[in-house]
Amino acid sequence: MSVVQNLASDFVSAVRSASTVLIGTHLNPDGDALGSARAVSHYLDGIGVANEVLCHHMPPRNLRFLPGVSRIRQTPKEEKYDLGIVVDLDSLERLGSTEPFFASCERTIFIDHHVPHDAPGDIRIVDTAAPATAVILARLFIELGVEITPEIATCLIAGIVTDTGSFRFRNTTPESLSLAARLLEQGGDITQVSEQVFQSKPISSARLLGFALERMNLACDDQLCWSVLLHEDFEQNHAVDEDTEGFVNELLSIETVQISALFREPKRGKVRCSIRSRGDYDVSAVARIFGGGGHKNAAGCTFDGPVNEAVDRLVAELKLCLESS
Ligand SMILES: [Mn+2]
Repeated sequence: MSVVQNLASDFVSAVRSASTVLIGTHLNPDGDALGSARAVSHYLDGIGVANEVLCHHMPPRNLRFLPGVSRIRQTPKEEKYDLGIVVDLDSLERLGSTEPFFASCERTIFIDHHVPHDAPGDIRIVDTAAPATAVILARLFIELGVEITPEIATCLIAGIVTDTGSFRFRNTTPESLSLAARLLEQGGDITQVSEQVFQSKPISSARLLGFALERMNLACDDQLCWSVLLHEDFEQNHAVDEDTEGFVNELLSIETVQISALFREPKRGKVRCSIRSRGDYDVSAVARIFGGGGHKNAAGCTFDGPVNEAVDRLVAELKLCLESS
């Protein structure tokens, strides 16, 4: 599907009439968030528009290879920007501490593939069927005839590879594969992306995975699987939440498992949960019950209070989701 013509021209005219652009993305940024944000920044550099990328959190270790990543800041240099471009984001809250800087932009463009919460932004280029925000950007750049440099190509591949799990997840489309092929032709480095994103785990991460597998729980004829990482686990292993990236997919990789969930408490009293599913099981609907969100097969939410309580509440809903589908 191509970007709707008038959206592409709205995008260009908004960008062309701005002299300063602030680019933003979500808390706990992943490869699609930072890859997309950096790709927009490289594009703006190329057409001579001053820009900056802001993110509430610093880039995680495994994304520090992204071209231009050192330019990502947590607070802006300028007081005010003409245009805000926000990528891979469904709700203003997920901008975290950077939200007020975007609120003060004259206009904002949102480019995203999540199911919208509050539909923010003056121009919205949103396709919930796209596997990654980077796919929407690749379409947009091709439609606009943007020169895709090797830096832009690597950033966009990082987004596509991350959100499709290296083209293994159900959201992988023929289009995402052909766009990736095109990005490789433009000099995108998929080997570097794969090695850095998936094969550069710290030892603390491997240790935590051990705990997660050891404490695995199964229910509903082994179709539901969940595990818990306690605050002590993080402390004792000098681990951080980003070290648990991908664990929930490990749980889902078990033959019988249709829905998996990973609860973790990197900060005491705050329980974060990632949920994954196969097929038609819609775990984003379950996450929304608890104020979270995401996609049909990949969602998340957070709980205040003790871990056990969070497990009881969410697992009960996941059982209903399995039984009612
Ligand atoms: Mn994404």
